[in-house]
Amino acid sequence: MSLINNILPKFQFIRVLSNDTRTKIVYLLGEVDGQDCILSFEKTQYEDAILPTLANSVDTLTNVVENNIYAWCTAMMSSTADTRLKVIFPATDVHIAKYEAQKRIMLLETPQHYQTITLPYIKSIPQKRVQWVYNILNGTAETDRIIYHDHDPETGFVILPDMKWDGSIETLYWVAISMRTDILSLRSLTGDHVSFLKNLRQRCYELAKEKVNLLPSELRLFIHYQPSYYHFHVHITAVAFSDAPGVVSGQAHLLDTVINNLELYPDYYQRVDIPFVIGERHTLYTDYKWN
Ligand code: G7M
Repeated sequence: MSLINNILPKFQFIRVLSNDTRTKIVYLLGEVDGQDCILSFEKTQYEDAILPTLANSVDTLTNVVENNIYAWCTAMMSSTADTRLKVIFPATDVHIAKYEAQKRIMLLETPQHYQTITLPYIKSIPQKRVQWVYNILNGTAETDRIIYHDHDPETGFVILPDMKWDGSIETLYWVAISMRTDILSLRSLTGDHVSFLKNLRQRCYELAKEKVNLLPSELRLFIHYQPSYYHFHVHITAVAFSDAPGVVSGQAHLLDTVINNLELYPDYYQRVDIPFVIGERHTLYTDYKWN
């Protein structure tokens, strides 16, 4: 039995973490076997293939209103998977804090803040938080989803669909994850990484053309600061996905700009102040407040 099948009947609801009516994603906190569990339900888009038969897939109509030539109602549809379901189990306090609706603020990280606040925070994160990354890198998870894998421990990387990708081209969301473990984030990048980054960018361009027929000009490649996981990775999204999660300023740094900055100033990311948006439930929010 799969993890999800096993969990659903045992899930005991505790509270709603967030309910975004625009993106139609809800995160629920519950308990399974005495441990915290997060379930997310997301309404899916309609697959192109079912559009011609959509009118024949309506099962039950409710709340019908009719007025002259106009009518509207809610409908139960048959034969379409209409919800994307995700599970995090067991969920840590960090996961709960990440998905709970909360106020966000903009902070400014100076190089000194990085050394005295952010780096100690990164070092305090248990290694097992990035186990999902190692499972991908060593070929024990998501193996059938890997789009590209260069195993070189220094220069290699994996490209695969991001957990968030719904599979349609307009909302393309891939992630490229480095094999090397010593690049924690944007802050670790120096001029020495330029050829690695350029190679990664080139490979993304080639694969996007080959697999989904998107040109470089139709792609947005960026790096998060702060990331959720301090193992270097690059986000690859379609430009058409203009409200992709995490594409906002205060979080996304375009890969082109990063490469350009490093070419101009090899130690750019060790010297700059970096603004970032953070939720009030994040550890860094509290750490910054007291420093
Ligand atoms: O915010 P940050 O730059 O750290 O982004 C990490 C990215 O990894 C997010 O876009 C997540 O959706 C994605 N991601 C997280 N997990 C746990 C997984 C996973 O298990 N598999 C895949 N394919 N992507 C993930």
